[in-house]
Amino acid sequence: MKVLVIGGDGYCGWATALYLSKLGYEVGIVDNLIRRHWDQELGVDTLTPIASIQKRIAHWHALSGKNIDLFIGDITNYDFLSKAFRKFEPQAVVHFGEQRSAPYSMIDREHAVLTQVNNVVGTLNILYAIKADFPDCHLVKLGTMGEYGTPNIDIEEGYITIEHNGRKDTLPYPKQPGSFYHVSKCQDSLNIHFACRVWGLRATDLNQGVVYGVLTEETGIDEVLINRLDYDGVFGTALNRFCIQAAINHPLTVYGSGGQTRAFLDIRDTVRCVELALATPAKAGEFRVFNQFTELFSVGDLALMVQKAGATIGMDVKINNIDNPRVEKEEHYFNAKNTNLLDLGLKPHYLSDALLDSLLNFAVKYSDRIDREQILPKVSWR
Ligand code: NAD
Ligand code: USQ
Repeated sequence: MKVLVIGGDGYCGWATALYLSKLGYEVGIVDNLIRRHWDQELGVDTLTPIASIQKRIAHWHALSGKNIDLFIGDITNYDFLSKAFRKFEPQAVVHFGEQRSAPYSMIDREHAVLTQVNNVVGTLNILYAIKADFPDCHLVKLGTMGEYGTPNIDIEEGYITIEHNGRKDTLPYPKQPGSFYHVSKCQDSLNIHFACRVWGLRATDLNQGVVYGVLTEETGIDEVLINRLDYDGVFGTALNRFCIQAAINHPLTVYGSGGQTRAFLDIRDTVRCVELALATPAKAGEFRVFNQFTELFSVGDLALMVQKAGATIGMDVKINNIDNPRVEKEEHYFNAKNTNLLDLGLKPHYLSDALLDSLLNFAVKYSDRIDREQILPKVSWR
């Protein structure tokens, strides 16, 4: 199967492109490398020294014998996107290519607008490119668990059956996004659902939780293939940040009381979930939603787990509950379903002491690249 991985130079996209290539998929990567530019704009850098996309792909070819096509360009430019589609002729598209940081989207008006234009226009262009030339192509889109917010009822997978005034219907699950970034994901979901209903496209929205970890079988083969790992206050995510903070003896930055509960998964499960979605495509006209996570944790509990794992390798990890820069519930009910991907065969890599040990040791290995000034959050929601 020919799969176009949009955002294939990023954290989830690079790992997925190599994983699919190894499995025998014909892979093309589309990316405008804007993420590398955003890092420069903020003066931040990945923990790991990542090679250029050209070098990464050439090295993968040298080691595996597999070719990956590369299309460098911006998917908000329809002319570029449509030419890339016609050249590659995808049977499936995996779309990771968005501005994905909630804090980045909350910096100011410009960053909110950039995020929403980039994400919503990019996704709309993909829908039009599929409709125009490849109407059977299966769109696998990375959504987010954060579309649902933290409702005081169980979170279903995309849809909920409601009885109201004696009538019953199954409707899209209510959305309560927590940042302008998360709002862009809700708009994407609406646009994709509409395109499936009206044009008969086929799509799977993978509402992914927070991803942790760095090594996959393929990106771990050689340092030239190494994946990015963000730790700064804008692009770094909770568990990855905690491990990297522990590695340099920085107190773990739990925001507020730490009772915020989120859905999490290992990056090795990200790549497998995408494979599972590709292997059993949505039907024509179907907008399928899978909640892509394996476990639920509060951030306070994650910090305690990192502290405990650190102690076993001689680290004295401190936890600091700092003022929460975000506006979010710090104590709440959170119970989300995730059976769709398990039913398709996902065998989760659950968070373990071994994984935390290896992440901590990995962070220590690259700790001389860490800029302590970039750890505390600088973006406020207020
Ligand atoms: P990332 O920033 O590492 O990668 C995104 C890639 O997309 C970058 O290489 C960037 O250059 C590219 N890109 C962005 N806008 C583009 C455009 N207009 N044209 C072409 N390329 C563009 O992000 P990630 O962590 O790999 O996340 C990938 C996707 O997964 C995002 O859609 C995100 O919302 C979703 N997601 C990520 C996480 C997580 O914890 N990392 C969790 C849930 C969902
Ligand atoms: N948090 C801390 N301390 C930190 C960092 C974060 O307590 O140092 C808290 C936040 O306040 C929040 C939770 O941890 O309550 C998650 O924050 P995060 O930065 O790890 O993740 P988030 O902003 O939600 O965004 C990340 C990805 C995004 C993806 C989302 C999945 O950047 O692309 O959509 O995870 S989800 O959280 O399910 O929406």
